[in-house]
Amino acid sequence: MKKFKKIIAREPSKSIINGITSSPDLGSVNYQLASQQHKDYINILKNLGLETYLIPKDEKFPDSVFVEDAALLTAKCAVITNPGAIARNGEKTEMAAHVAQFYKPNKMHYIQAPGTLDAGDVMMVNDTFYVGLTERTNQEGINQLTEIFKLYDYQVIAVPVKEGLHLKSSVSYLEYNNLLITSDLIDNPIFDNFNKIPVPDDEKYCANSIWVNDTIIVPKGYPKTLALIKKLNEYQIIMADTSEIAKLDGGLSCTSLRF
Ligand code: CIR
Repeated sequence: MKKFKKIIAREPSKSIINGITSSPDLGSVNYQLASQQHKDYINILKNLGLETYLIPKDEKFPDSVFVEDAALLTAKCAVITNPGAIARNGEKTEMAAHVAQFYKPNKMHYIQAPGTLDAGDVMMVNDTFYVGLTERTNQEGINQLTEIFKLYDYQVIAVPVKEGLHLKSSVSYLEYNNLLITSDLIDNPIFDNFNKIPVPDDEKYCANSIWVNDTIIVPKGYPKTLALIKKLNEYQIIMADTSEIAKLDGGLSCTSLRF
């Protein structure tokens, strides 16, 4: 199945070493290695046939490599979010200018304060969007997204999230009704109709894997989850080393906008 044709991504800045983290114990980010891992990630996506739009780095925003949070790109429209972390909020302005190259002005929408929304909280399942209610995304942000999406016959379902940074830190849709999901969310009846693939508790980070046109990109170093995905027998699987962004609560979905 081919769904995505393009990606937007952004090179990590040297200031990435000052990015936000909930786990300082994981150590500081090695910028050289982060840059190399980012290049490798982009090459994987290029080799899958995706056209790549690369935004130059911006030292003002240490977390700006995580492009996923400032915009939500769909087949019908784009939503520029209002990121919930103060240090990251300014990323939306420049992102809007880049996204505007791909969408008509009347298809561009904006989440406004007091609404906040990080698109790392948004999981797209066809025309339904599951949105995490987190420290970054508030109810007002979800309400605004719901109103915007009514224009496009898209449905929004709010999901309270208690563990992890974003909704997609704990759950990823792999198409064909397959859902990679951690124990934090597995009992939520919202997800009852999916084929749930339970991510072992000692591999929770791997719940953030990405489906790209029938290839699954998984973070390197999570053999149990990898075996579970292999068993589905539906996908090509590619591993990517994410050791550096993992130190900043970042995963594979965070570093590209796929559309
Ligand atoms: C942050 O705390 O905002 C960054 N250090 C990590 C953002 C990860 N983004 C994502 O999951 N979409």
